[in-house]
Amino acid sequence: VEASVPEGQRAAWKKHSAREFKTKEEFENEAVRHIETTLARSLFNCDEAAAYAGTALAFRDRLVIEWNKTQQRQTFADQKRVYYLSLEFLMGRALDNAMLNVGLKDVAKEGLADLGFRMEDIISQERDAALGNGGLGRLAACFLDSLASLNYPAWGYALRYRYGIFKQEIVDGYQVEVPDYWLDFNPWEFPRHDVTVDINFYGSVSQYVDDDGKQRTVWDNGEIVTAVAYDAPIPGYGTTTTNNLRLWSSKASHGEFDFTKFNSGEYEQSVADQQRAETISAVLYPNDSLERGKELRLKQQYFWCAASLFDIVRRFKKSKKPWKDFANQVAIQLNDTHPTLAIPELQRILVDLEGLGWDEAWTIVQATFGYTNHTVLPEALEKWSVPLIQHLLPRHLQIIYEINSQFLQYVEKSFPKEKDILGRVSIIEESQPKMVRMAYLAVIGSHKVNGVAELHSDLIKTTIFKDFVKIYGPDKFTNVTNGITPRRWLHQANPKLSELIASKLGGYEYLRDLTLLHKLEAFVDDKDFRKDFQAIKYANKVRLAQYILEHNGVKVNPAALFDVQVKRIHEYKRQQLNIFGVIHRYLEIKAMSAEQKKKVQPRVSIFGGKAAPGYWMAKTVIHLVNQVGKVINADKEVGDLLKVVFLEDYNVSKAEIIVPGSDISEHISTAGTEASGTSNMKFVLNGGLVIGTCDGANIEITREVGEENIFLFGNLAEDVEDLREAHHKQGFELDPLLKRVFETIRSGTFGDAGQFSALVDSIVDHGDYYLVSDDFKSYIDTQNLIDQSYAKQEEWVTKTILSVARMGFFSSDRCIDEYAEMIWNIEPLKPETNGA
Ligand code: 475
Repeated sequence: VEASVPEGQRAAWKKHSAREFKTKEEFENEAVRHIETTLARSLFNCDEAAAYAGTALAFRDRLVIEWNKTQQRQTFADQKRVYYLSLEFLMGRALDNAMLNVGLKDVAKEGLADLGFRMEDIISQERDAALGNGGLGRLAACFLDSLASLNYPAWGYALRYRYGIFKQEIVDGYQVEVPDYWLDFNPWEFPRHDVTVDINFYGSVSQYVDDDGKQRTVWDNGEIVTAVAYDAPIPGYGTTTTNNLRLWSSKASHGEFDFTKFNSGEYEQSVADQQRAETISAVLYPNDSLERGKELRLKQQYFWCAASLFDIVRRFKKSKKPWKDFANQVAIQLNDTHPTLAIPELQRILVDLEGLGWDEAWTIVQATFGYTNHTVLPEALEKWSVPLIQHLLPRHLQIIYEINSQFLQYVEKSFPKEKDILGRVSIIEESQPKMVRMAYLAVIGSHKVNGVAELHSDLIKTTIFKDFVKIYGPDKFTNVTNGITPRRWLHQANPKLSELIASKLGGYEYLRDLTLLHKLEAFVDDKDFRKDFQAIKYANKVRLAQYILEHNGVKVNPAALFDVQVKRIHEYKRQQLNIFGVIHRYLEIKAMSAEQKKKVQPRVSIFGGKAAPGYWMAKTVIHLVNQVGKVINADKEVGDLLKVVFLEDYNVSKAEIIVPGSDISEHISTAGTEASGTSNMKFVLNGGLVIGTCDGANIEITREVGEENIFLFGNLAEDVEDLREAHHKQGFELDPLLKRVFETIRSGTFGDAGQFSALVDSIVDHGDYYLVSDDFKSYIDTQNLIDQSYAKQEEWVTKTILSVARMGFFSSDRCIDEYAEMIWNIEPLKPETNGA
């Protein structure tokens, strides 16, 4: 359908085209207009929520204007686009980010003051968009910011969950999950009721011969659910490029089927069908690094992949280019294996619907996809049962079997003497029931596979994908070390530090090229700079202390050393090591004389993070932290020397307060288990130091900042397997200090010991899989070293300044340029060119 306005009418159109506000006056005008008309409020009933809404709508208008232009420009330029398929985008709040990225936060701040509001209060009205679990989802959000900031033509695709990750409440020390209904006011999304895709499930497969005498396959007669697009603008920093994040929402299709039901009086059934359809995009699965094999999860994955691919193919077909150009126009990145069904789906579209030959189609598929792996934990690797896929997606199962058969033939030819290899690399695991190994399908269907930090990328080549390196050669496997956006994680979260850096570097250009931070090293001995730097850290700690007082009712001393561990609660991340260390510290203090106590470095141990609702061990850790905090915080003999708090409902907006307020943060996974970690980067960038194991990106952070500026401890990844084996064969001697900690827990110091027995037993009786005991001594020694180091404040400040100066490598802009060059082969499209 031709929808554009005829030439003759375009002048009138352009005269009235929407304009962007620039000044404080214009901002106030827009905000008040929205409050009075869009929201139907007045100056007599404008609360902070309404002021937020008015401000957000004013900025939304601005974003939309550039968004439209960007989309027109990208369509016109018709160059290669990248599509980032991620089941999770942990976006957090949008207003502050929008104001900073378009460079009008100060204007809005003054405008809001004129209207009677404080900027901080308005910003905090917004609910987080929490469509993710943890690192993987937040990485996707940082990547969107970098893609737009670097002017790459890029779209994100995900699901529009009605409920994001649950809200965590702590009740009597236990985690309670509360639903996160976040959509009652979301000014950032645009429903596109005209952009829909009908998605088929179940049904049957049949063959026929087409007019050209070709054998064709059709899949139909199943249940149809409609995908409706909801779009959100993603503004770049310091550029007008505004990309699109498209979220699919499910609803019942209104085909003939429904009407038959209505007409035959099956009203109830028809409404039930509708609810069943809407269930698909209802809720984000709250498991981080664990796959549970639920049918609804598989339905979500297919629904999202099929809608996104239909959309991508529809856009490609508009260009009227031949199919052989597809992979020159389209790059699709798979964020973990969750979107792996996109591989057989594209093959199905090309072969069944578009009539391409199998091999021709498969070449296109492989050239289109790239796959990012985020974990080597066996329990996180996705497998779906063959009977389930057979039932839900019968045609896709056929295609997966065909892909597998051709792949295995190739392997057999290449390695005729190796009998076992076929069973090892087959996409189908010969178990009962048979399972489809999604990671293998993702490797086979992509032209590049990457890990997310150097150690991790090496590990996948020697463990889970070892055989595939042999089959395809090492070049198919690569590394892109993770990064973070300095816009949100420095400029937005820590405006004072950002301003101080800008004052030394001659402006904010470093936010677009983070390697410029290295120039800060020249100021490391500058007295005024050091004083300012230290004062900013202190102010951020005061802000965090206020937050703790407000939310936990615990008064902490901002001059104490703030020790933070915030991330998903998981045994491999070893929050248990941290809390056992805290108990050890408590016992040490209790045994001290008044004289000895004077020499103790006061500390605040801060924990935060969600446990998956069914993960009992993780929930036990939360309970223990809270019980320990209750006892220690009330102990008069300890006072300010040690405080322990668990911050409820850790999320992106809370991280923006917590991260700048830390002196030391803990990244203490069993070596070889944490693929990268990204909060480690956030803390160091904000002038905090790290205590960590030689794992994930900690290793590269050490390389960049220097080993004198990080506190590493513990066993190395290469020794973990041997230690585990030794535990099983010979048993092991519990570390004596840890033994004393366990005795204290068993004695009931922190409440009924039975509640914590699973945690203690997993170490004492069940082989200590995560090597808590093996690393305990080294952990305690390193914590003591940190106390001594912190006491020498001048040295400490030097370490933190040098570290900040050396963090340039960890910008997600660097990641995106690496992906663009090595994997996607795409170029930026600058707004100046093509002036649309
Ligand atoms: C790694 N989430 C971090 C980060 O690369 C790494 C898994 C299954 C279902 C839902 N969510 C998940 C993850 O696996 C995840 O967040 N992985 C993390 O990805 C970004 O920095 O080390 O654990």
